[in-house]
Amino acid sequence: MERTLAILKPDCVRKNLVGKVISHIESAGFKIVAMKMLKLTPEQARAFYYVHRERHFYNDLVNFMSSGKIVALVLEKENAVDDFRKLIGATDPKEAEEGTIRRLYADNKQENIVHGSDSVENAKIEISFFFSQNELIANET
Ligand code: 3AN
Repeated sequence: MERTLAILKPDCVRKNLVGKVISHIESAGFKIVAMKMLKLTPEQARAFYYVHRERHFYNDLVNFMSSGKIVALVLEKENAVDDFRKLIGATDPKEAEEGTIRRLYADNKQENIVHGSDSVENAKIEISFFFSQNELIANET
């Protein structure tokens, strides 16, 4: 079964939306394989978003992602990576489709509530960034 990494970003935690967003995720058929709440250091946020190091928004993004606690989740479903991207909607909530998590809850394209891996390959890398093997026990069927 395919897995993806989701992060409920600091704005999601600050706005008390953790439960609501997880409810959307579960209602859409994703199984939660692993979940933890933590606060990234700026160094960890820099490492996680290393692919964006040349982008103009990199420093702001690192500051934002290390500004408060986040919730990291490993989600499982057929076609999990693409289906989760559809559930969250476009990076900019103004462009996100009606009913998507970002359209419903996000303020702008930086503070956009949730992260989702953009490929199966990146999902594997991102999952191992947050979770060790013994935290990734397969769900009972
Ligand atoms: P997505 O999260 O939709 O895959 P990416 O991977 O292009 O978007 O960007 C990673 C994160 O960087 C976004 N979730 C958002 O927080 C931030 N970001 C992307 N584009 C911008 C932008 N133009 N200005 C500010 N922040 C941005």
